[in-house]
Amino acid sequence: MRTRAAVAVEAGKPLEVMEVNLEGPREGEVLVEIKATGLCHTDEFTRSGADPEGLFPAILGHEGAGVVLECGPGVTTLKPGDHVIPLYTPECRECEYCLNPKTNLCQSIRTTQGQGLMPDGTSRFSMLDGTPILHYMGCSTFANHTVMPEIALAKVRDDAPFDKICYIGCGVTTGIGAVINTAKVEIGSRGIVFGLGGIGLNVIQGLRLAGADQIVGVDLNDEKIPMAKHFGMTDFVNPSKVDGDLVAHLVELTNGGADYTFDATGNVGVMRTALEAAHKGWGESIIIGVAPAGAEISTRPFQLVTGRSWRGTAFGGARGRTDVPKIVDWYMDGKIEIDPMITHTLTLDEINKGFDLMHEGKSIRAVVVY
Ligand code: NAD
Ligand code: AHE
Ligand code: ZN
Repeated sequence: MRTRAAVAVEAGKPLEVMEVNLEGPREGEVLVEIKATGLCHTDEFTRSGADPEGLFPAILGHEGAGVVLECGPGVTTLKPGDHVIPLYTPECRECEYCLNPKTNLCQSIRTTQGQGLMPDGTSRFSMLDGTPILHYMGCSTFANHTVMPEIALAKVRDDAPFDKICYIGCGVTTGIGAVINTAKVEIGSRGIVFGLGGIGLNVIQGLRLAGADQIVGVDLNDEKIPMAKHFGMTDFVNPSKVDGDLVAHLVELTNGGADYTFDATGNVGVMRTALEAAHKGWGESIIIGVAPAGAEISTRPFQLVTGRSWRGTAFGGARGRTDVPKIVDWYMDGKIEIDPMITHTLTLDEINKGFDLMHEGKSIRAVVVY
């Protein structure tokens, strides 16, 4: 079939919206009509050329929601008409990783996924002249139709709005999951969140859900304050307005350091500040942000010797087929809020405007509705 997609033809170039060829689903695969997709900073990270795994030409996008149109041979858990959320972290329920409760990082298709290919080592997308186009994070939601492995689709209830629940495909689950699954924050904790964008606001929402007493937000952009307060931020710090040492300021503000700190910026300097602003003896710092090729973190080992821990999380530690339907229920039941964070709705033709808004700090989430 043919479908419309925004293609990342070359690193650093705007996406090009075009008709592309899409082959039907093979064994264990599913054809999905994407109804809506969010623009996550990770898409921009790859588009810009900063991603060491970035390959071109590719169809980016990993924060979608849609409907199953067709199932390939051997698919048993999905049928046409089912509403689904694509998973860049699949859940095969069989690999060594899925069988270990300590991780959500299913590895059953990670190698081919990182190469922009389906599990059989081929791509389903091509340009009209036959040039192959690569998949991205196993999802490619910047296409109106995509083919996905069955194990990388979460079936969700069919009364949930696509233009909101697409955000559960990455940002909502990553932010809330970092608090609930990775840090396992206890009631009464103090937390600091660096970066109040599409991920950081969901960390704030997660901290409130977990019963944190103090939720400090840190961002260079004061315009993020109202939304962060709405989601539970109790204190705000703009590092550019702090006289003197930022770590000392944060440690004083949190009475000795935070129990949990979270980096949602992808800046390795901020990651160091986050680690050092965690409480001596027990503070844990969780890295969520994705840093550019070549970037490295550093701190004095003494920071760890004296009881701080440095950890990381992907997709908020969530097992997608199991956890994502529950998070959709939380949204539909009013336990979590999504709507105010979707600040812009665009057509596919306007997708590059979404990246401009991200750079200008004007959007939290821009969502493309097909
Ligand atoms: P975003 O652009 O919406 O938000 C980033 C925020 O960080 C902005 O508000 C910006 O003003 C702020 N910021 C930038 N530099 C800062 C600094 N030096 N100090 C304080 N604040 C600063 O991005 P997003 O979609 O929220 O993504 C955030 C990061 O999380 C990205 O690196 C993204 O790739 C990563 N991410 C990781 C996962 C994962 O599973 N680990 C999932 C999704 C996104
Ligand atoms: N390709 C990059 C790393 C990108 C990365 O860390 N991705 C996160 C999800 S970000 C979603 O917005 C992730 O899931 N990581 C685990 C994995 O297996 O990719 C690089 O630096 O090479
Ligand atoms: Zn993402």
